[in-house]
Amino acid sequence: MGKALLNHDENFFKDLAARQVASGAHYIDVSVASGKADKNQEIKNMEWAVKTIQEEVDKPLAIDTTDPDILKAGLKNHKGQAMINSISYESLDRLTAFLELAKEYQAKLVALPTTDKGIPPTSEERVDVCMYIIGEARKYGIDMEDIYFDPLVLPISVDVNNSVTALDTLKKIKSLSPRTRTTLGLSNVSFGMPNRDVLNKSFLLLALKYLDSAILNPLDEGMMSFLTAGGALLGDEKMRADYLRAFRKKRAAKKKELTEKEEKAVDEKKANEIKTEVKEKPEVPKPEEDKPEKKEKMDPIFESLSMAVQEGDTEKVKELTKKAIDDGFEPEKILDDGLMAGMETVGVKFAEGEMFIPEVLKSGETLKISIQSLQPYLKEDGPTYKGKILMATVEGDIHDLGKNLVSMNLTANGFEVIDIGINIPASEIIGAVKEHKPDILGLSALLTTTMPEMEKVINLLKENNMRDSCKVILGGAPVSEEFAEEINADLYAENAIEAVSVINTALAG
Ligand code: B12
Repeated sequence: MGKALLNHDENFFKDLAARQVASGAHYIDVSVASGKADKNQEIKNMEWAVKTIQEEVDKPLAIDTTDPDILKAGLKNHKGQAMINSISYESLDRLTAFLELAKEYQAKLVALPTTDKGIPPTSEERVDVCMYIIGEARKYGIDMEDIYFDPLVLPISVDVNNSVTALDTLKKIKSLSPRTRTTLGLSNVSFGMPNRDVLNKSFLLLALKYLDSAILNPLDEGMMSFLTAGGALLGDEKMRADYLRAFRKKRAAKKKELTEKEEKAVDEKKANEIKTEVKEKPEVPKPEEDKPEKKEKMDPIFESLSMAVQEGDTEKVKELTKKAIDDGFEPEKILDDGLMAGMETVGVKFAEGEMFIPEVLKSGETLKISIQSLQPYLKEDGPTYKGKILMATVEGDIHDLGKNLVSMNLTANGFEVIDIGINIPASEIIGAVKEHKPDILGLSALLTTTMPEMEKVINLLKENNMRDSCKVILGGAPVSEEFAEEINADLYAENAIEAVSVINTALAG
């Protein structure tokens, strides 16, 4: 690194920065300390390093120095809000100079509880120093959320209580000044101990509850997965998403490696076999409609809508839906080729282990909200009352997106819909039929294991002499027309659009 800095090796610095960002770093620490007394050279190096790294990555930098002039060189050349690493109370002059620069360049600060006597041994004393620094920072009008306190940890090899002191300091700072942020350099805790990795990760987990950030090597995959796992367990949604993303990334890399190494040979062999086979078969001309160029080209907005549903990005879906409407696309087409297509892909990815329950739920929620935003357009024709439909998802089944869609589409087409929800026992459904006297009862099931509940409802209707009072329509991905016939339901529809026409016909006849 020293040599690369001396030679201003642009490629080396840019590559290192890019790799750190790719691994999830939020800040890149920049230190130009050479151990030599050439301050002017260090100032030049800092200017060069900040400019060079920011040409490559768009993450902010942490200017790591104890010298105000080198700090200024870094801050002056930094685009956006930099981080100062670090301030302390070793010298009042330096503290003041750093705070002035922080104010001038609106930088964030890492603050350390050190004094001219070193690191205070107890958590109480460290907190006192922190509170003093906070007081000084307030004089400069620095926002508490821009200060990151690092309680400093000494190795447990020297004193077994060292990690506890750091943890207590963090906890006290958070309770005394909740808006102040915290951070922690982890690795010192394990110095002089074997198996340092285990200690560092365990320490991170113990501290995580009081931490807003941590200083760690983002290229250390194991540590990053502990960070995201711990964050997810502490209720941080972004960490949970990062945990899943990291898992997928790792699996994709493994798959790619496998494909490259082992499957290449197999593919080549197969390709040769296919070539031979094709040669032996007589050429059959393709029918006209099979030719790919005949296929209707889909507007890219549908792919964007589908992607936004997959990403669970509600705002983007709403925005795109509005744009599609403004561009004159039919609401039904937006629903089918955009929103539903996205959810279908979510289903495939879920089944293949590519997506996981939190993401499926987020996509589901997005679908729900976006369908609601489409509803006014579906209603545009001003439907007249056509009949009463009672909708329920059967007992043991909590899937409701499809049922909701059917309900909405029916409402939009002039039916009165009473939706009694998900996981509804047969007896409760019968009770609701008695109470509301619908023309049609709609039952939804998405699990093969809950389909028998549908038959239970129909039998119970019969037992209560209510079978003739309302027709029963079934739906849900695993349900088929044959199944509906088999259990003596009256109607079946494959989707929300078909549901409307099937019900229209049934009530007209
Ligand atoms: C979203 C989802 C979830 C969400 C549900 C969120 C919610 N609020 O609904 C969550 C994450 C909670 C979930 C949980 C589970 N799920 Co799930 N889930 C799905 C997923 C990905 C999408 C379903 C969906 O909403 N599709 C979009 C909607 C709009 O389509 P739809 O429901 O088919 O509805 C349309 C039609 O079927 C029809 N329709 C639906 N109902 C009705 C009713 C009537 C009257 C009519 C006429 C028409 C009709 O019209 C709708 C619109 O066109 C599917 C996979 C898939 N591709 O289907 C798996 C899937 C249904 N789930 C599955 C499983 C196994 C589970 C879990 C057991 C997972 C687990 N291991 O814990 C649990 C079960 C929980 C429970 N007790 O119900 C399996 C079911 C396998 C099977 N056939 O039995 C599937 C197929 C995934 C898979 N391949 O493994 N799931």
